Amino acid sequence: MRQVFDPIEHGTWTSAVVGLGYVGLPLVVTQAEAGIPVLGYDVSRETIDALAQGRSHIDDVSDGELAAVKELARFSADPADLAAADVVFICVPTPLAVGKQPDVAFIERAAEAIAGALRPGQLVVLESTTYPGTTSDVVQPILERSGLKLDEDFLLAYAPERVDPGNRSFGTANIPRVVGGVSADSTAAAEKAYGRFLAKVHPVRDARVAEMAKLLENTFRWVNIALVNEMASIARSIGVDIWEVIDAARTKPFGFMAFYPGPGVGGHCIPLDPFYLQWAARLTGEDARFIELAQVINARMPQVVVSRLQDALNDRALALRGAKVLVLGVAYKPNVRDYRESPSLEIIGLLQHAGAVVSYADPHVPEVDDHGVRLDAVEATPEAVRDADAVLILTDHDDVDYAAIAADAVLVLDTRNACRRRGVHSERVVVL
Ligand code: SAJ
Repeated sequence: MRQVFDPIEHGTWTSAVVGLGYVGLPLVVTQAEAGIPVLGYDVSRETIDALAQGRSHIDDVSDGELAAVKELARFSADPADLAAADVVFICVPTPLAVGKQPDVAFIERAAEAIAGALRPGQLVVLESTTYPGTTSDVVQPILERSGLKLDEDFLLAYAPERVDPGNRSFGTANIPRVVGGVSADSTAAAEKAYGRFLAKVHPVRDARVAEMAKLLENTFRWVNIALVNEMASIARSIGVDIWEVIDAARTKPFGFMAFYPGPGVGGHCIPLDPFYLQWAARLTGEDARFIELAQVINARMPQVVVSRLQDALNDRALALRGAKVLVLGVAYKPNVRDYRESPSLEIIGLLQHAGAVVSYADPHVPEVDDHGVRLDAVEATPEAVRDADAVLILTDHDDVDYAAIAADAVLVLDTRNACRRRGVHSERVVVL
């Protein structure tokens, strides 16, 4: 590595993080906690002002954690400030555009902001999930427009984020990190940089290997969730309880990993990331058939839930039309307040379209406005539960009294097996 990169070589580098969402802000805090001076950069003036006043907009970062690092973490919306950092981390969204096409516009904007301030001695690392080739084919050319040269003036690598929102056991500091550079010096520099504040770093041959590793991780989940959703339909058709089957299979201490059926796949990772891989595969004429099949199965789950509810009401001589349905849980997974891509919204829309009178309770989500559904949360009081023709458990937050729900409800369709998993057994509770 050339002398201009000595701060990275000697572990005295300063940091800048571009994009302060659920990935970027925890990264700022983790680096500052490791004693690294870090600039948090975001295009949102509002975000920067709130953070500068010590207010966090991210569940996994408390105001207290922000306050504890205020000596080392500062915030700016001025891209010129990026020039001061020796290492710049890009943590911006990578949504899907229409037709499930990758949308790398946020990455391009971030790279342009960095290129405008690029100076000799900087290492740039992309963390956002994207298709193999983005770092070398999209980011590198933008940085080189500055006139600076790879390896001589700047280094560039990819290190996929592995944040698991709401996970109390694994946070940025103790999750192993894969790193791959667009050059050997870039890989070496990224390995050194992450090694300064992370427990375990796994260098790979190049950025494409690292980009692909991340997509494999999340496609693995996408496909296995679809597998277990399909298994649930097969189990139901042959009169077997899928939840007992999974608990039995889990006793195998190797070669099996439990996934659970549900009402669909939400969040901003799992339903999106596999389509980056599918898009890249198609460019070379390859098929990604598992991804497509998993999409068919997972996308069908909201309709499966609605027809299961219709059957359960029918068994009680009740029609879906006019039925009062209390949905429990609209967040995309337990104990988070994020409802992006949550199947709950689609299910509520389908139920409303079928003429059901739908309300929802979720201690983490006070109101929803998405997928054409606009609702304020209600309290799951004993009266509200008793008044419902059916309670539909879609997300099983921990801070809900499932025993009370099962005791007061006329009917519960429990798509997460939330009741029985907590020792609550009642003939009024049916599972998906
Ligand atoms: N889901 C099921 N059945 C399962 C597991 C998940 O229906 O067995 C559903 C969830 O309800 C949710 C969706 O799939 O709607 C996604 O769930 P998730 O557990 O994968 O949670 P995410 O979306 O927060 O995924 C993140 C990912 N982290 C990153 O992309 C950096 C993923 O790689 C993690 O493995 C995952 O957290 C995790 O392990 O919790």
